[in-house]
Amino acid sequence: MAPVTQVSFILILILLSLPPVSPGTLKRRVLGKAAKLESQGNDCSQIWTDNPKSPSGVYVIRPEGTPDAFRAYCDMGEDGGWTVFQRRTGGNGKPLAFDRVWWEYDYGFGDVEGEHWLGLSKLYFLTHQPGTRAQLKLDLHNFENESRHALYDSFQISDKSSFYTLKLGRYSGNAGDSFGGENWRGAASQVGSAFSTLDRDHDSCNPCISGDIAFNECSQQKGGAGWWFSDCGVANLHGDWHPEGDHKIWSSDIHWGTWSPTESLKATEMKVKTVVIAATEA
Ligand SMILES: [Ca+2]
Repeated sequence: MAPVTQVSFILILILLSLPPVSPGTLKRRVLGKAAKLESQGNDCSQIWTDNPKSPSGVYVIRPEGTPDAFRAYCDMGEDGGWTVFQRRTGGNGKPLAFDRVWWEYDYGFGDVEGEHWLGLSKLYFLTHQPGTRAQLKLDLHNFENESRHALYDSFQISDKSSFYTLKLGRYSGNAGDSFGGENWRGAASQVGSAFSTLDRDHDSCNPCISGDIAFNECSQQKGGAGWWFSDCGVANLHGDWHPEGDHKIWSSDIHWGTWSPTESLKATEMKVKTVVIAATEA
Protein backbone atom coordinates (compact mmCIF):
# COMPACT_ATOMS: atom_id res chain seq x y z
CA MET A 1 0.00 0.00 0.00
CA ALA A 2 1.30 3.47 -0.93
CA PRO A 3 1.91 5.88 2.01
CA VAL A 4 -0.98 8.25 0.98
CA THR A 5 -3.43 5.34 0.75
CA GLN A 6 -2.24 4.11 4.17
CA VAL A 7 -2.98 7.53 5.76
CA SER A 8 -6.45 7.63 4.15
CA PHE A 9 -7.17 4.12 5.43
CA ILE A 10 -6.17 5.10 9.00
CA LEU A 11 -8.31 8.28 8.82
CA ILE A 12 -11.35 6.25 7.72
CA LEU A 13 -10.79 3.87 10.64
CA ILE A 14 -10.63 6.81 13.09
CA LEU A 15 -13.81 8.38 11.66
CA LEU A 16 -15.66 5.05 11.89
CA SER A 17 -14.65 4.66 15.55
CA LEU A 18 -16.09 8.09 16.56
CA PRO A 19 -19.58 8.13 18.15
CA PRO A 20 -22.34 9.22 15.74
CA VAL A 21 -23.42 12.89 15.94
CA SER A 22 -27.18 13.22 15.83
CA PRO A 23 -28.79 16.13 13.93
CA GLY A 24 -30.10 17.36 17.30
CA THR A 25 -26.56 17.59 18.73
CA LEU A 26 -25.40 19.53 15.69
CA LYS A 27 -28.33 21.92 16.03
CA ARG A 28 -27.62 22.49 19.72
CA ARG A 29 -23.95 23.17 19.03
CA VAL A 30 -24.81 25.72 16.35
CA LEU A 31 -27.45 27.38 18.54
CA GLY A 32 -25.02 27.48 21.46
CA LYS A 33 -22.54 29.39 19.36
CA ALA A 34 -25.16 31.74 17.91
CA ALA A 35 -26.58 32.52 21.37
CA LYS A 36 -23.25 33.96 22.60
CA LEU A 37 -24.00 37.61 23.43
CA GLU A 38 -21.78 40.48 22.34
CA SER A 39 -21.21 42.93 25.20
CA GLN A 40 -22.04 46.64 24.68
CA GLY A 41 -20.15 47.76 27.79
CA ASN A 42 -19.18 46.82 31.35
CA ASP A 43 -22.49 48.08 32.68
CA CYS A 44 -25.21 50.68 31.99
CA SER A 45 -23.14 53.39 33.70
CA GLN A 46 -20.28 52.96 31.24
CA ILE A 47 -22.66 52.88 28.25
CA TRP A 48 -24.34 56.09 29.49
CA THR A 49 -21.03 57.85 30.24
CA ASP A 50 -19.78 57.02 26.74
CA ASN A 51 -23.05 58.23 25.19
CA PRO A 52 -25.47 60.14 27.47
CA LYS A 53 -28.05 60.06 24.66
CA SER A 54 -28.40 56.28 24.93
CA PRO A 55 -32.10 55.50 25.45
CA SER A 56 -33.49 53.39 28.29
CA GLY A 57 -33.92 49.76 27.35
CA VAL A 58 -32.28 46.35 27.31
CA TYR A 59 -28.54 46.18 26.66
CA VAL A 60 -25.96 43.40 26.78
CA ILE A 61 -23.35 44.07 29.46
CA ARG A 62 -20.33 42.30 30.83
CA PRO A 63 -18.94 43.65 34.12
CA GLU A 64 -15.22 43.01 34.55
CA GLY A 65 -14.56 39.48 35.78
CA THR A 66 -17.94 38.11 34.64
CA PRO A 67 -17.60 34.83 32.73
CA ASP A 68 -20.36 35.65 30.21
CA ALA A 69 -22.15 38.75 28.97
CA PHE A 70 -25.81 39.02 29.93
CA ARG A 71 -28.90 41.13 29.20
CA ALA A 72 -29.94 43.87 31.63
CA TYR A 73 -32.34 46.82 31.57
CA CYS A 74 -30.62 50.22 31.59
CA ASP A 75 -32.43 53.21 33.11
CA MET A 76 -31.02 56.10 31.07
CA GLY A 77 -32.78 59.25 32.25
CA GLU A 78 -31.13 62.60 32.95
CA ASP A 79 -29.47 60.97 35.95
CA GLY A 80 -28.90 57.86 33.82
CA GLY A 81 -26.60 54.93 33.75
CA TRP A 82 -28.50 52.74 36.21
CA THR A 83 -28.39 48.96 35.77
CA VAL A 84 -31.75 47.67 36.98
CA PHE A 85 -31.45 44.43 38.95
CA GLN A 86 -34.95 44.13 40.39
CA ARG A 87 -38.39 45.17 39.19
CA ARG A 88 -41.84 44.42 40.56
CA THR A 89 -45.05 45.80 39.07
CA GLY A 90 -47.69 43.16 39.72
CA GLY A 91 -47.30 41.93 36.15
CA ASN A 92 -50.69 43.23 34.91
CA GLY A 93 -52.58 40.86 37.19
CA LYS A 94 -50.07 38.02 36.88
CA PRO A 95 -47.36 38.88 39.39
CA LEU A 96 -44.02 37.11 39.08
CA ALA A 97 -43.43 34.82 42.07
CA PHE A 98 -40.55 35.83 44.32
CA ASP A 99 -40.83 32.84 46.70
CA ARG A 100 -37.80 31.10 45.26
CA VAL A 101 -34.89 28.94 46.34
CA TRP A 102 -31.19 29.80 46.56
CA TRP A 103 -30.06 28.83 43.06
CA GLU A 104 -32.83 30.91 41.51
CA TYR A 105 -31.83 34.03 43.45
CA ASP A 106 -28.21 33.26 42.62
CA TYR A 107 -28.80 32.90 38.87
CA GLY A 108 -31.74 35.30 38.45
CA PHE A 109 -35.31 34.90 37.19
CA GLY A 110 -38.04 36.70 35.24
CA ASP A 111 -37.76 38.91 32.16
CA VAL A 112 -35.43 41.93 32.27
CA GLU A 113 -37.99 43.93 30.26
CA GLY A 114 -40.63 43.26 32.93
CA GLU A 115 -40.64 41.81 36.42
CA HIS A 116 -37.35 40.18 37.34
CA TRP A 117 -34.44 39.58 39.67
CA LEU A 118 -31.15 39.79 37.79
CA GLY A 119 -29.24 37.41 40.07
CA LEU A 120 -26.78 37.65 42.96
CA SER A 121 -23.93 36.17 40.94
CA LYS A 122 -24.27 39.05 38.43
CA LEU A 123 -24.81 41.66 41.15
CA TYR A 124 -21.56 40.56 42.80
CA PHE A 125 -19.57 41.47 39.66
CA LEU A 126 -21.58 44.68 39.11
CA THR A 127 -20.54 45.89 42.58
CA HIS A 128 -16.90 44.73 42.31
CA GLN A 129 -15.58 46.46 39.20
CA PRO A 130 -12.01 47.70 39.64
CA GLY A 131 -11.62 51.48 39.91
CA THR A 132 -15.33 52.10 40.51
CA ARG A 133 -17.68 52.60 43.43
CA ALA A 134 -21.20 51.26 43.12
CA GLN A 135 -24.26 53.16 44.32
CA LEU A 136 -27.69 51.73 45.07
CA LYS A 137 -31.06 53.32 44.33
CA LEU A 138 -34.51 52.04 45.18
CA ASP A 139 -37.57 53.53 43.50
CA LEU A 140 -40.75 52.75 45.41
CA HIS A 141 -44.40 53.33 44.46
CA ASN A 142 -47.58 52.84 46.50
CA PHE A 143 -51.26 52.43 45.61
CA GLU A 144 -51.93 56.13 46.24
CA ASN A 145 -49.69 56.85 43.23
CA GLU A 146 -46.99 58.33 45.42
CA SER A 147 -43.32 57.62 44.72
CA ARG A 148 -40.31 57.82 46.97
CA HIS A 149 -36.69 56.75 46.74
CA ALA A 150 -33.76 55.64 48.83
CA LEU A 151 -30.17 56.16 47.72
CA TYR A 152 -26.99 54.66 49.21
CA ASP A 153 -23.72 56.24 48.16
CA SER A 154 -21.83 52.94 48.23
CA PHE A 155 -23.06 49.39 47.72
CA GLN A 156 -21.40 45.99 47.57
CA ILE A 157 -22.37 42.41 48.18
CA SER A 158 -19.73 39.91 49.27
CA ASP A 159 -19.01 36.77 47.28
CA LYS A 160 -20.99 33.56 47.19
CA SER A 161 -18.85 31.81 49.83
CA SER A 162 -19.95 34.43 52.40
CA PHE A 163 -23.55 34.38 51.10
CA TYR A 164 -23.58 37.77 49.38
CA THR A 165 -23.51 39.85 52.59
CA LEU A 166 -24.91 43.38 52.19
CA LYS A 167 -22.59 46.39 52.61
CA LEU A 168 -24.01 49.91 52.30
CA GLY A 169 -22.72 53.46 52.62
CA ARG A 170 -24.55 56.65 53.53
CA TYR A 171 -28.31 56.93 52.99
CA SER A 172 -30.16 59.87 51.43
CA GLY A 173 -33.68 60.17 49.99
CA ASN A 174 -37.28 60.50 51.17
CA ALA A 175 -38.32 56.87 51.80
CA GLY A 176 -36.29 56.45 54.99
CA ASP A 177 -33.40 54.10 55.64
CA SER A 178 -35.20 50.76 56.07
CA PHE A 179 -32.02 48.77 55.37
CA GLY A 180 -30.40 50.54 58.30
CA GLY A 181 -33.49 50.00 60.44
CA GLU A 182 -33.47 53.60 61.75
CA ASN A 183 -34.12 52.06 65.17
CA TRP A 184 -37.60 51.27 63.87
CA ARG A 185 -39.44 49.50 66.68
CA GLY A 186 -36.17 48.01 67.81
CA ALA A 187 -35.50 46.18 64.53
CA ALA A 188 -31.90 45.40 63.73
CA SER A 189 -30.15 46.81 60.67
CA GLN A 190 -29.96 44.53 57.63
CA VAL A 191 -26.57 45.97 56.68
CA GLY A 192 -24.01 43.24 57.31
CA SER A 193 -26.63 40.50 56.84
CA ALA A 194 -26.06 37.55 54.53
CA PHE A 195 -28.66 36.70 51.89
CA SER A 196 -31.26 34.11 52.94
CA THR A 197 -33.78 32.15 50.90
CA LEU A 198 -36.48 29.56 51.63
CA ASP A 199 -33.84 26.82 51.58
CA ARG A 200 -30.83 28.73 52.99
CA ASP A 201 -31.21 30.34 56.40
CA HIS A 202 -28.51 32.92 57.14
CA ASP A 203 -30.64 35.34 59.18
CA SER A 204 -30.22 36.17 62.89
CA CYS A 205 -33.45 34.51 64.13
CA ASN A 206 -32.59 31.49 66.22
CA PRO A 207 -35.41 31.95 67.09
CA CYS A 208 -37.18 35.31 66.80
CA ILE A 209 -40.38 35.97 68.73
CA SER A 210 -43.30 37.87 67.23
CA GLY A 211 -46.33 38.00 69.50
CA ASP A 212 -46.88 34.38 70.52
CA ILE A 213 -45.02 32.96 67.51
CA ALA A 214 -41.42 31.76 67.64
CA PHE A 215 -39.67 31.16 64.32
CA ASN A 216 -36.19 30.53 63.00
CA GLU A 217 -36.48 31.57 59.35
CA CYS A 218 -37.52 35.04 58.19
CA SER A 219 -37.92 33.87 54.60
CA GLN A 220 -40.72 31.51 55.64
CA GLN A 221 -42.43 34.29 57.61
CA LYS A 222 -42.02 36.89 54.88
CA GLY A 223 -43.68 35.42 51.81
CA GLY A 224 -40.85 33.05 50.89
CA ALA A 225 -38.67 36.03 50.02
CA GLY A 226 -34.96 35.83 49.32
CA TRP A 227 -33.48 38.87 51.13
CA TRP A 228 -30.80 40.20 53.46
CA PHE A 229 -32.80 39.42 56.58
CA SER A 230 -31.46 40.25 60.03
CA ASP A 231 -34.05 39.69 62.79
CA CYS A 232 -35.90 40.06 60.19
CA GLY A 233 -35.59 43.83 59.79
CA VAL A 234 -38.04 46.31 58.22
CA ALA A 235 -37.19 46.08 54.51
CA ASN A 236 -38.47 43.29 52.28
CA LEU A 237 -39.10 44.10 48.64
CA HIS A 238 -39.46 40.38 47.78
CA GLY A 239 -42.57 39.54 49.78
CA ASP A 240 -45.96 38.68 48.26
CA TRP A 241 -47.39 41.16 45.76
CA HIS A 242 -50.94 42.14 46.72
CA PRO A 243 -53.51 43.87 44.50
CA GLU A 244 -55.17 47.10 45.57
CA GLY A 245 -57.84 46.48 48.20
CA ASP A 246 -55.95 43.48 49.59
CA HIS A 247 -52.71 45.34 50.28
CA LYS A 248 -53.01 46.25 53.96
CA ILE A 249 -51.80 44.63 57.23
CA TRP A 250 -49.77 41.76 55.75
CA SER A 251 -46.43 41.06 57.40
CA SER A 252 -45.39 38.97 54.38
CA ASP A 253 -45.98 41.75 51.83
CA ILE A 254 -43.66 44.04 49.87
CA HIS A 255 -42.60 46.58 52.41
CA TRP A 256 -40.21 49.38 53.14
CA GLY A 257 -41.13 49.89 56.76
CA THR A 258 -39.79 53.42 57.23
CA TRP A 259 -42.19 54.71 54.57
CA SER A 260 -45.05 52.20 54.38
CA PRO A 261 -45.14 49.99 57.50
CA THR A 262 -48.69 48.64 57.07
CA GLU A 263 -49.43 48.83 53.34
CA SER A 264 -47.87 46.67 50.65
CA LEU A 265 -46.10 48.57 47.88
CA LYS A 266 -47.42 48.54 44.33
CA ALA A 267 -44.16 48.67 42.39
CA THR A 268 -40.43 48.70 43.06
CA GLU A 269 -37.13 48.96 41.21
CA MET A 270 -33.63 48.34 42.53
CA LYS A 271 -30.72 49.61 40.46
CA VAL A 272 -26.97 50.05 40.66
CA LYS A 273 -24.74 52.73 39.19
CA THR A 274 -20.96 52.74 39.13
CA VAL A 275 -18.86 55.88 39.37
CA VAL A 276 -15.15 56.07 38.67
CA ILE A 277 -13.27 56.45 41.94
CA ALA A 278 -11.28 59.68 42.31
CA ALA A 279 -7.55 59.24 42.96
CA THR A 280 -8.00 60.47 46.56
CA GLU A 281 -10.69 57.87 47.20
CA ALA A 282 -8.86 54.89 45.72
CA1 LIG B 1 -32.33 31.64 61.39
